[in-house]
Amino acid sequence: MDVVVAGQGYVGLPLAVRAAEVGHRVVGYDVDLNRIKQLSAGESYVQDVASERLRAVLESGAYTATADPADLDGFDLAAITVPTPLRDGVPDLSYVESCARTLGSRLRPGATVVLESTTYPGTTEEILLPLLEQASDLKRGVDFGAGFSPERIAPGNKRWSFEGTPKLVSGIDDKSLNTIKAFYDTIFQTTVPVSGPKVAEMAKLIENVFRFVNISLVNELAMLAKPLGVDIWEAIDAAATKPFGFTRFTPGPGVGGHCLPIDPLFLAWKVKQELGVPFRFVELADDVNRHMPDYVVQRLTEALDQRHLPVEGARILLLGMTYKINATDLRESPSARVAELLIRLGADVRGADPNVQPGDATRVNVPLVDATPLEIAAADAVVLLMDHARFDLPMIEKNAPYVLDCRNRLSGPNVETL
Ligand code: SAJ
Repeated sequence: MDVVVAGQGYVGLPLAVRAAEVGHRVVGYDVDLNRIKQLSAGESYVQDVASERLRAVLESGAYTATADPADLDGFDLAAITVPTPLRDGVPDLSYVESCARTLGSRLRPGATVVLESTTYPGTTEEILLPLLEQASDLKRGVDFGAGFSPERIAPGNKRWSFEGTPKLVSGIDDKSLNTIKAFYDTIFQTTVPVSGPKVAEMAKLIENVFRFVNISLVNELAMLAKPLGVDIWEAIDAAATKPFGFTRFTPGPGVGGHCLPIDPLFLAWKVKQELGVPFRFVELADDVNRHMPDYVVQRLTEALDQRHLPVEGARILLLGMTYKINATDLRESPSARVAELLIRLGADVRGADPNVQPGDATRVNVPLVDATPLEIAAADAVVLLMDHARFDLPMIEKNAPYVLDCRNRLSGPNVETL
């Protein structure tokens, strides 16, 4: 098929490259000229797409990158993988809308458009389709097909590969569903058809609301277990020995990334808009998760007090600035919030993270240092926020005067866990 993948970020690029590898003719479209320059030069900026793979599909001619809508003419299927951020708690679908107008202007009879961007139920039918029709003068279901198929990319997940993760597929009618399923069947080991776009849109949000709420549950349990004198980490591991009916989550310094802190609030917004009622689980979970950086600072302050060290002027080394273990992404990182709170208290804060990409160093709001024995020993306190595989944990344990371990990876008289 002649395929367009609109949006060449952490979702669109893996899809585009994989589609090219399995034999489709793929145009990767993005409005960011720098991205197109990098892609055309065979340089991947996405964690799970090696540049060698990108170069191979460029050289074979199966993949081309463009910022020019004129290059989109004649597609059989277009997948939309653009961001859907929140702006002050309100879903921002402007990227989807702009992309729909661009694709609509290139839409021809017989083509199909599938939305992958995470969004609230109803977006495909209420937002995407009217824009495609207005821009093309074509009619949904008559002249073109459409559907929704959520992305389930888990950056760095070694257990579930891109093509190994089951893919939900939906269409506005049987013809659309069959076309969309046939396309994804060439890429994914398993495709799971559902009855329509709304179900697929909602299923995606359920996946992440479930995760978000359960992480907040163990975060609140961690804050309650400490004064109760219970080791929450041991208790969770003990609970996890139950082979059914329990999913293990672990406490941490907060919930970051471009999915979890965002997707549940998409649904909460839609529920409020349509039903006029709060989505209480999400609101409470958001409160708890957003409080975790404050809790980390509270525990750190208590530990410094016990050593008669005021936070003001204390030299604090934060280990792990990205949003999750072994990730390179800084978006919504709770570590940044911990740093900000400590700086406000007058602490002398440094960060260490071997996964922060050189170009991103300026986006970290504290000086970045290497986690050397000297740096570790010179700190008044060390906070292990992300237990990246590249950290030398035994060296940290040996050299740190005090560690607040947010990941239960260290032990010793100088170590406290969250
Ligand atoms: N976190 C905890 N405790 C946990 C799990 C996560 O504090 O038990 C924190 C992480 O440190 C991070 C945040 O939550 O700050 C999000 O972590 P995540 O493991 O959910 O990773 P994400 O944000 O990359 O989530 C993505 C999601 N994938 C998609 O939306 C396509 C999610 O549905 C996946 O389950 C997750 O990857 C995954 O499992 O890797």
